[in-house]
Amino acid sequence: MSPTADYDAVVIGAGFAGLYMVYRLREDGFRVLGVEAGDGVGGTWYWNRYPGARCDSESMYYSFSFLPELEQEWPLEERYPTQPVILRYLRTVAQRLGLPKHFVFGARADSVRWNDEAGWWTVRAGDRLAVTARYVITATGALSASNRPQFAGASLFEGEQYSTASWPDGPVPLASKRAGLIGTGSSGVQVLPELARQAQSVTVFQRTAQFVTPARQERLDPRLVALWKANYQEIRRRTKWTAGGIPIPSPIRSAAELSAAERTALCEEAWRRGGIWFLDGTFSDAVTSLEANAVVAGFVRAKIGEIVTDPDTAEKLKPWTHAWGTKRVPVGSDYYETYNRPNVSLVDLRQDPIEEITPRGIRTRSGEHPLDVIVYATGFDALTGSIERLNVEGRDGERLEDAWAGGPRTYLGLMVPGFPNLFTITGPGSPGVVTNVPVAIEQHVEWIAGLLGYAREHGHKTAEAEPGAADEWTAHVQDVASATLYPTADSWYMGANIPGKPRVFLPYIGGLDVYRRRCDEIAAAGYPGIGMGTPAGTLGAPAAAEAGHGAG
Ligand code: NA7
Repeated sequence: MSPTADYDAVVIGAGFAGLYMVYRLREDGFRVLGVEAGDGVGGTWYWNRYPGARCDSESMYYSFSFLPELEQEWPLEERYPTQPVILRYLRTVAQRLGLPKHFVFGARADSVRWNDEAGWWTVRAGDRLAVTARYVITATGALSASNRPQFAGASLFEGEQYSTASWPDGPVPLASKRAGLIGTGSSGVQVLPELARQAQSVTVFQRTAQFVTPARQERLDPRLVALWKANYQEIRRRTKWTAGGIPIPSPIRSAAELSAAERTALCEEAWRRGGIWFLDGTFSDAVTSLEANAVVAGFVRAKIGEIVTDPDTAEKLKPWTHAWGTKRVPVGSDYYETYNRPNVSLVDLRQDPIEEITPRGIRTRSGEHPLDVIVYATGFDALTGSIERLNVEGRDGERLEDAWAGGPRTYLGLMVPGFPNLFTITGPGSPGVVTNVPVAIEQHVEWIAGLLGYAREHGHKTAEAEPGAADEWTAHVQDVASATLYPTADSWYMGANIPGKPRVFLPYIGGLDVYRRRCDEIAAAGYPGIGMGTPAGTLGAPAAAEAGHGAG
């Protein structure tokens, strides 16, 4: 009988977060196993291979900061990295750091159970894997549990159905096909222009019109890239202390301080630059003041009216249901322009809802739309979904899903009371998903690794968030959101896209810099808010021995 678990830590996921966590723990001398559902590394960028998939963060900032050699070598060719480029990057990182050998691929973790007597977790992945580990770290991604609405008749559709969130690896023939696209969030906005280029026709089924910002994708000037690379480490250092993980200046003036002409000029300039420069570059109060917000919203609606030539289509595309920025703003390339193509049409589901999917297409109230292909770009059970789907059972057999039935309760978005030695990278209450995510991931990974090192040094076998600390953090997350317009929208930030999901604000929007300082202070003070101890009872046999097989 072994008195120790099979591993010190199991890390679930092989995207940015899982790769770095496994690397960090291995370097710190922990015995670590990675478990990944996909057949390779990449996480989000492994699954979301749809045509047009691309990151909204600029290439320069969307990478790890701890690989100085690779960052000098890595070609920065376009302003935004596309899915193939990011996947290639993550594969390169994994190979260079020798990480694939620490992972079991093709293993979808579906049971994570705490054994209080032994003081370890048992992680299972169907009949593929059963191992024990003192720590479990979920690196499952904030936007990875995909949401596929159940439309009546969907299984009877005689054409093909695809989801942007699990697009086939390999060509999907679309020429001479009539495609239907459901969903106009970031994924729908990215895939539409590609569908329109490839398919005979595309019918877009829009439930909520969006405020899409132009990406302004472009080839990067090699001289600019050389300049960046010469200063990369300094830029990284600054990036760490920004609110959103991208070092651009925040607007300092409110809309009220500016004349109408100045406001328009500012919006025009931000629109011309595109992407983050429009998202974070207009007024200091764009998402806190209704008046300022109305200026930005009005500006975008006017742009839609200018770009889209058919007045009826333009009206349908203008958002009126939510304040600008309160749903994640898609960054698009030729999104509105695509509606000027003769092969693209728009159905406004608020006026003409989907009644059923028929063998030949989608029937809305006004009639049947004949289709050969249906593409679902219908989003994710954000932040909580990918963690809850692991079927986590903590102390006394409490299910995480039950613990979070009224909304997630975490300490710093990283730890959950009642679930010792469990860490949730970019979990609910973390700023991850509202930042340039790799920057937040690095912070989370380093903080978790620091805590594990501290526990090892001090002989603590368990680390668990105290209920009071988690309650305080969870309330703080809500308070910060309540000071803005964000909670007013039906968004995935609020859990509103998933029927029955509790309506609470999920990410922390107080800024990564503020969050980082708080985490640093907590670490420096010896981790207040986290109970550390040794597990009750004696150590027993590891579950792998019970189950008769281990990793692989
Ligand atoms: P999103 O942003 O959640 O978008 C999903 C879209 O699907 C959105 O337009 C939804 O409309 C629509 N949707 C969802 N359910 C339905 C049903 N039942 N009927 C019709 N339309 C529906 O997901 P994305 O994948 O585009 O982007 C997710 C994030 O990934 C993105 O924000 C970036 O952070 C990266 P709704 O607006 O809910 O009315």
